[in-house]
Amino acid sequence: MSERKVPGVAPFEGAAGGWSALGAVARVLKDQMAVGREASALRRVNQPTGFDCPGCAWPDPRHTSSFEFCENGAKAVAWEATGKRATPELFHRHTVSELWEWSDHALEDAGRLTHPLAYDAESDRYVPIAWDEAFARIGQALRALPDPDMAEFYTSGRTSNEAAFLYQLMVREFGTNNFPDCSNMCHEATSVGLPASIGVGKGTVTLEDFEHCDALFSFGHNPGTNHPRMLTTLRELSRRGVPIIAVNPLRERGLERFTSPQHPAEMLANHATPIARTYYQVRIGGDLALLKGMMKWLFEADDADRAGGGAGVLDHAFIAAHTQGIEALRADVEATGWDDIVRASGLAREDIESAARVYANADRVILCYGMGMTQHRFGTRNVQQMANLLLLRGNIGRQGAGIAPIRGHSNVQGDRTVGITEKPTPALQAAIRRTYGFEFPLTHGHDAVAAIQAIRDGRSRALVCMGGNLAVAMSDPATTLPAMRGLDLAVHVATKLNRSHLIPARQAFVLPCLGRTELDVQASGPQSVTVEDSMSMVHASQGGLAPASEHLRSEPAIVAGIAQALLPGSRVDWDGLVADYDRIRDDIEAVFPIFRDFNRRVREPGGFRLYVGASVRDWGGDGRKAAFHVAQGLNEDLPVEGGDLLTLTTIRSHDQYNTSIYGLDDRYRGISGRRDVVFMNADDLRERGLRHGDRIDVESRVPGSAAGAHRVDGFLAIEYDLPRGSAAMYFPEGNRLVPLASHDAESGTPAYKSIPVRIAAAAA
Ligand SMILES: Nc1nc2c(c(=O)[nH]1)N[C@H]1C(S)=C(S)[C@@H](COP(=O)(O)OP(=O)(O)OC[C@H]3O[C@@H](n4cnc5c(=O)[nH]c(N)nc54)[C@H](O)[C@@H]3O)O[C@H]1N2
Ligand SMILES: Nc1nc2c(c(=O)[nH]1)N[C@H]1C(S)=C(S)[C@@H](COP(=O)(O)OP(=O)(O)OC[C@H]3O[C@@H](n4cnc5c(=O)[nH]c(N)nc54)[C@H](O)[C@@H]3O)O[C@H]1N2
Ligand SMILES: [Mo]
Repeated sequence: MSERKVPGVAPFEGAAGGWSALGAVARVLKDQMAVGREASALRRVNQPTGFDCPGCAWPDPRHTSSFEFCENGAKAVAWEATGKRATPELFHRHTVSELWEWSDHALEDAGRLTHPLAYDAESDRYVPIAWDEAFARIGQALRALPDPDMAEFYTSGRTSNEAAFLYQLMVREFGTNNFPDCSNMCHEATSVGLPASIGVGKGTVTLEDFEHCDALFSFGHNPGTNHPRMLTTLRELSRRGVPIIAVNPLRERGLERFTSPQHPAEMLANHATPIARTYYQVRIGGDLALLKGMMKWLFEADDADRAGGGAGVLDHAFIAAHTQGIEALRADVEATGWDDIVRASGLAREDIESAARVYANADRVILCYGMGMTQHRFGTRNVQQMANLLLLRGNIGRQGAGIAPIRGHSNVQGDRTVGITEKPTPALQAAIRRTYGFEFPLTHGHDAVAAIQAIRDGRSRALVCMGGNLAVAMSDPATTLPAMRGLDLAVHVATKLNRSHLIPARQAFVLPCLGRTELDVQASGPQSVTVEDSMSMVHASQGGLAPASEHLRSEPAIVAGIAQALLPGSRVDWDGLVADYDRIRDDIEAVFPIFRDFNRRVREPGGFRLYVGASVRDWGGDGRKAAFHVAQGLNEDLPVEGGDLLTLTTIRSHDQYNTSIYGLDDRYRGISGRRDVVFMNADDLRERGLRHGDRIDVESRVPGSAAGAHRVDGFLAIEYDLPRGSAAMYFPEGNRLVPLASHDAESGTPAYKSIPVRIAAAAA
C-alpha cells in the first residue's frame, strides 16, 4: 500500500461482522431517530409471525430461528421504519428543481412519504392530492394513450406476491406486456441462461443442501455486504472443513473471515472464522476463461483416468441419462488453448488446475454466484458455463449439490413467479382467460433497456413504477434522464423520495405506500403478504408497526385503486380481492397451479417450497434433458493486459441498498466519508504516472459509444488489491460510463460490470 495519506482511506484490519457491525447498527438507529419503533421492529424480522427482511433474498432456517442479527438487514429496517417524514411541508418549502440538487442520500433521508402528491407544473412543486382524484387522473391519462403499448409498468423487487399479481393483472387487462423490472438489471442472465441449461430459471438448492455439500464455489458476489446472513452458513461450512473457493477480483472481507455476532464466545474473544480456503482474484470478466480452464482440466483428467482403467472423473452415467450436447462442449474447450485461458482469466494455469482438482475431489458441490457473473456483455454465457461445470459431475439435482444464484431484492424472484414478465406464455394467457374471462396479447413487451429506448424514441409516453428508482438504477443517465423528462404521465408508488420522482412529466404522481414493517389492515382485518426467497421458499410476512402516516395505502390497494379508474368494465373484483388477501392468494393459485393449496401451506411455519424441476432432475418435462451450452470465445472484447484500457466494474458499498445511500462509508474496503473513488492496481497506477490519492478522469471506451459521451471526472484513484487491468467504482456513480446499448445480447442485462475505460490524471 502506498505511504501517501489520503483522507477517508485506510485499510480495515478486522473481520466481517463482529463489534464493528454492532456499532454500525447502533449508529444507524440513532441517526434515524426512532430507536423505540425500530428496536421492536428488529425483533420481528424473519420470525414465524413477523415480517420478511426487506434487505435481501437469502433464506432463513425455516423462519423459526431466534432473531438473527444482520447489520445490513438492520439498516434496511431502520431506513424504512425511520422516525423522519417527508411531509407536504417539505414539498411546499422546496421546488422540484431545488430537490433535484440534493444528493441521493439526502432525498431518501428526508424520511417516509406521508401523503399522495401530484406535480404542479406552474409552481414546480409536488402538492397533496386526494387518493381518488389521483387514481382518476392516472386512469384517464393512461386511457388517453393511443395504444396500451405506449405505457411502461416497472416493478422493483420488494413488491409482494399479492401486489405484483394484481399489478400484472391490471396491466394485462389494460392490454400490454411492457413489464420492465429490476430483474432485467440483475439476474436476467439467470432467468434466460438457466432455463436453456436445466429447464428452470431458478436456483436448485435449499438451505439444507449447504449442510451436506463438501465444496462450495462462490463466484462474483459479496456476502459480507449484500447478504450477510449467508455468512452464518459459510461459517458453518468452514468449521466443518468444507473448502470454500472464492472467485472475485477484489478481496472481499466477508469472504475472508467473519466474527459471528450470534456467537458470544467468538465476539468476546475477538476471534474470527476464516471463510474462503482459496481466493482466486480473477480478472474482471475473466470467469468465462476460468470456467473453460477448469472444464478443460476435467476432460483431460477424465481421459487420463479412463486410460488407466478408472471410471473417469466425469459422471458418465449422469451425462448419458440426463444431458445432451457434451461433444460440442468438449470440442470447444479442447480447442481453447491454455495460453488464452491464462491471459483472459488473469490466473496461473496451476491455480485453475487446482480449483478444478478441488471440484473433482468433492462429491457434492454447490456453486453460488451474483452480479459479478450476470452484469456482463456475456452474462448469459457465464451462467451457462457454470451450469456446464456442475453438470459434468452430476452436481445438479441431488442432495448437497446444485446451483445457487444469489438473488437481490427480497421478492424479485417471487414477482417473476406471479407474472411480472414481458414474455408471457400461452399457459398464462389460458389461465387468465379461464379465471377472469379476458384476453391479452402474447406479443413480447419491453424489458428495462427496451422501455428506456421506447421512452427515448417517443414510442412510450407513460411510466408507472411499483417501487424502485429506475432513472438512477438504469445505465446511461445521459440518455435515461432526458428521455424521461416530458412524459405524458409518471406514477411512482414509493416509501421514500428519490431522484426518479423528480423528473417532471406532464402529469406526475407520487403515491406513498406501506412498507413491510407496517401493519396492513383491510376490510377483513390485518393482512399478511407473501414473498419467495432465493431458494424458492414462499412464506408470509406481516408487519407490526403503526404506519408512518395515516394516509398510506398498501401496494395491493393502490393497484386496485388505479385499476378501477383505468378499467371501468373490469372482469376483476378489485374491492373483494383487496378486502382479504387470502382471496388474492386463491387467485394466484388459480392462475399458477404451482401454488397448490397456497393459503394452507403458507400458514405452516416457514412456509413451503415451490416446485423446482431441476432439483429432482426434471429438466422441464416431456423427456427433456439438461443441455450443455457452448460459449464461443473467451470474452475477447475485454481490453488486453498492458494495453491502454482497463476493465472497470461497478459495485455496492457497505452503506447502500442499491440506489438508497445510507451513508458514505464502505467499512470493509477501508473507505469512509466518500464515494468518489476508483479502486486500481498499483502497477496500473504507476504505468499512468499516477499515485494513490490522485484525481483522475475516467472515460468509457465501450465499442460504438461516442467519444467523450460517457465519462466521470475528478474521482480519486485508490491503490487497491485487485488484478492488473481491472478497476472498480461504486454504483450508481459508475452508471454514467455504461451506454444504454451495452448489455448482454441474450438477456439484455446492462454490462455494469465490464466497462472498458481509459483512465488518466484529471484534466482540471
Ligand atoms: N446491503 C445491501 N444488500 C443488498 C443490496 C445492496 O445494495 N445493499 N442489493 C441487493 C441486490 S438488488 C442485489 S442484486 C444483490 C447484489 O449482491 P452482489 O452480487 O454481491 O453485488 P455487487 O456489489 O454488485 O457485487 C458483486 C461482487 O462481484 C465482484 N465482481 C465484480 N466484477 C466481477 C467479475 O467480473 N467476476 C467476478 N467473479 N466477480 C466480479 C465484486 O468485486 C463484488 O464482490 O444484493 C442485494 N442485497
Ligand atoms: N452500475 C450498476 N447499476 C446497477 C447495478 C449494479 O450493480 N451496477 N445493480 C442493478 C440491480 S442488481 C438492481 S436490482 C437495480 C435496482 O433498481 P431498483 O429496484 O429500481 O432500485 P432501488 O434502489 O432498490 O429502489 C429504491 C427505492 O424503492 C422504494 N421502496 C423501498 N421500499 C419500498 C416498498 O416496500 N414499496 C415500494 N413501492 N417502494 C419501495 C423507495 O422509494 C426507494 O427510493 O439496480 C441496478 N443498477
Ligand atoms: Mo439486484
